[in-house]
Amino acid sequence: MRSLLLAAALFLPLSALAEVKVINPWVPEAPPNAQALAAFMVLENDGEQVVKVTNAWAPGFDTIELHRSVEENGMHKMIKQDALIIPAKGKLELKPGGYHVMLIGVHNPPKAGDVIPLRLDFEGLPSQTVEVPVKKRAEMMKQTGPMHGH
Ligand SMILES: [Cu+2]
Repeated sequence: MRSLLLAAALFLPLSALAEVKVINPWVPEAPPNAQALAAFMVLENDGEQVVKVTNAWAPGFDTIELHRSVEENGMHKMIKQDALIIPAKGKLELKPGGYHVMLIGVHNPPKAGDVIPLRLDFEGLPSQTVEVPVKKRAEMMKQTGPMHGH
């Protein structure tokens, strides 16, 4: 029995063992004149190796960038990231005031209840398309406690 299991494991390429789970994705509903929206989620990496999100795409936007919000000298800034890095056997939290996926150039402002299909591209792993629900910001803040501005 033991040798059978070992044989099966040997047939799996290493990359097939890495798995990224996208947990609780959401986009806060924005005013109708918003030029950009942010998407938040938790990215969980079950694999033994670091996983990088290198790109993202969704229909209905001009461009999508990977961002990090930081506060420097009391000023909020967003810094474009080349990749979002999910530690091996760990997770990366995308949340207001931190990392996020920036949806820029909104064609039709989505409303609470809408769903945005967001494709995440990973280095060395197949892309994943995630259904991201649009939610009222106040509703999410009730669930997860106070959050600071994006
Ligand atoms: Cu941003």
